[in-house]
Amino acid sequence: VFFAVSVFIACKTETKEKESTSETEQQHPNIVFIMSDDHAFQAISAYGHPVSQLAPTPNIDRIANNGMRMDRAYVTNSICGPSRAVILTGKHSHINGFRQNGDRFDGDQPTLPKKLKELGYTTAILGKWHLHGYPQGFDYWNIIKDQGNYYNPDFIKAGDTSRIEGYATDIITKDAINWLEKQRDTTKPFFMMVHHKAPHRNWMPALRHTNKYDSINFPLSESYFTDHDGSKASKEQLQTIYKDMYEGHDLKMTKNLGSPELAHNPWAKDFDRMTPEQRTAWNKAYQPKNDAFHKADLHGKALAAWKGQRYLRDYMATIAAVDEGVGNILDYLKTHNLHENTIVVYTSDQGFYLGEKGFFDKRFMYEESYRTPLLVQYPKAIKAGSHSEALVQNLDFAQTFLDYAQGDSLATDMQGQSLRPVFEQQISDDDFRGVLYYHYYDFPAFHMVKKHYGISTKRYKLMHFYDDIDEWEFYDLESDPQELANKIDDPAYKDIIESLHKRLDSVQEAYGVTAKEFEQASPERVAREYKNFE
Ligand code: SGN
Ligand code: CA
Repeated sequence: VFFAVSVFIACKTETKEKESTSETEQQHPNIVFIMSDDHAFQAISAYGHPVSQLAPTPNIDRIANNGMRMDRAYVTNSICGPSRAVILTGKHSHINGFRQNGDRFDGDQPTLPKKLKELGYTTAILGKWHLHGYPQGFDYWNIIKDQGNYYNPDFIKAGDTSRIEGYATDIITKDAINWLEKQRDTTKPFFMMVHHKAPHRNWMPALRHTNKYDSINFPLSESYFTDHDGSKASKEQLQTIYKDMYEGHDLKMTKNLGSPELAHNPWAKDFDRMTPEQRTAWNKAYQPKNDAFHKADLHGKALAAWKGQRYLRDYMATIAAVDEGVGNILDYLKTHNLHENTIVVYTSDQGFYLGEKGFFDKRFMYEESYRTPLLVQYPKAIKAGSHSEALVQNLDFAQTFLDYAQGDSLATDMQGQSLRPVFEQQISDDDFRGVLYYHYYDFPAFHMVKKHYGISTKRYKLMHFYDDIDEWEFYDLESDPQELANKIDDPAYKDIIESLHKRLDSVQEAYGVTAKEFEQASPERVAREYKNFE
């Protein structure tokens, strides 16, 4: 028996080695782009934020340890569909045409996957799409329908929708491994986009993680109870944890002591699609903690703090499965000798609030939602354990990957910059880019964050909120990293603000922004939507 086993192992090693020679001979790197939905950098332990230190992400951190951690990575428009459209096209929302969720992506336009295919890559996308219509430019796609569900989600593959039993994050990971293992064309370099649904609202952890952080007390942000002085847009948003979260749907709170019946749960679908076995296991995990809550009889700030704590525990527990999935993919690359010649990126479609300013969700140009995590490994060219403070944006991915695929001539009409010199430390962080441009359009809509645009440098940020208001905000991140003191009228900053206005004008001109971008919704519609979401 021993002999048979060792022969088997020897054969296996031989095939692996063969594969390894052909894979490393291959000139162009493979690209694995892993993007989660709403993953705050504060929730990745490699970034060192206190919340993440209590709920570490050891596998995602492996990418930072093997490569580079980007500390100043941002999006151009902090919301799901628009971020994905920017990544696919390498163009700002006003050029690619997808400005807000609900828009329809023009799939006929040139995109990164189409160009990579031209360059001889085999391409796949698995998981969240959220651009309506079907993906183009991918040899294989299996996407979550619409926003998707954590349990037993519907997937669309080759135009057919089917419900897949299981937990969304695990299904997506499995599909990714399966494509690598069995489906891809191994004669070509590959580009695989793995787009998780997690940790998007309503933060439902896998059954194996439902109690994972119950004994952890996460620190609540110092600005949890701020009253938003100096920012009318912040005062009028509807994304405050203790005011706007639905007690059943979001916080998994129950109506009464001893009953599993959920409190306010307007979209019953998230729980109703669980199998009876899943629901029973879920209730078993949540009932004791919900009963303890009823007994504690909390009110006022204590109740608000409890809600923040419940949110953080679920949010972090939802990430646990993402982290495991990242580990599985990294292990696969390692054991199949794909580690050296594969660029692995981990990022999110935008940042997220973990209670800063009292918020959840995203949308604002304030740091927590404007910034996004970005970790990248490519052992061949990126130094292990490095980090960068260059101002980079999701706008840059397309050109970066084309650069590595030796197709930068295909990127001439794109608006980003290849990150290759930053990744490979051939340029100093400050020489890469001086200002970033941002524009958010999704108003009036869910959470009622007003339309705004602006620019930021490493230290300063100038933004204009418009539509049913007309307000400018200016922050000095050095003296006010939490952006709580709007200094727009402070004479000490007069010259700086003036020069930022000029830079904003020139950056808008350079990116081809026209007057059409600043249209306002009708006041009737705004009033109606405030009512709808309140
Ligand atoms: C859903 C969420 C919102 C979220 C939007 C956009 N509500 O509508 O909280 O802001 O998606 O998110 S939910 O209770 O239905 O989940 S995005 O990631 O798609 O942009
Ligand atoms: Ca998102």
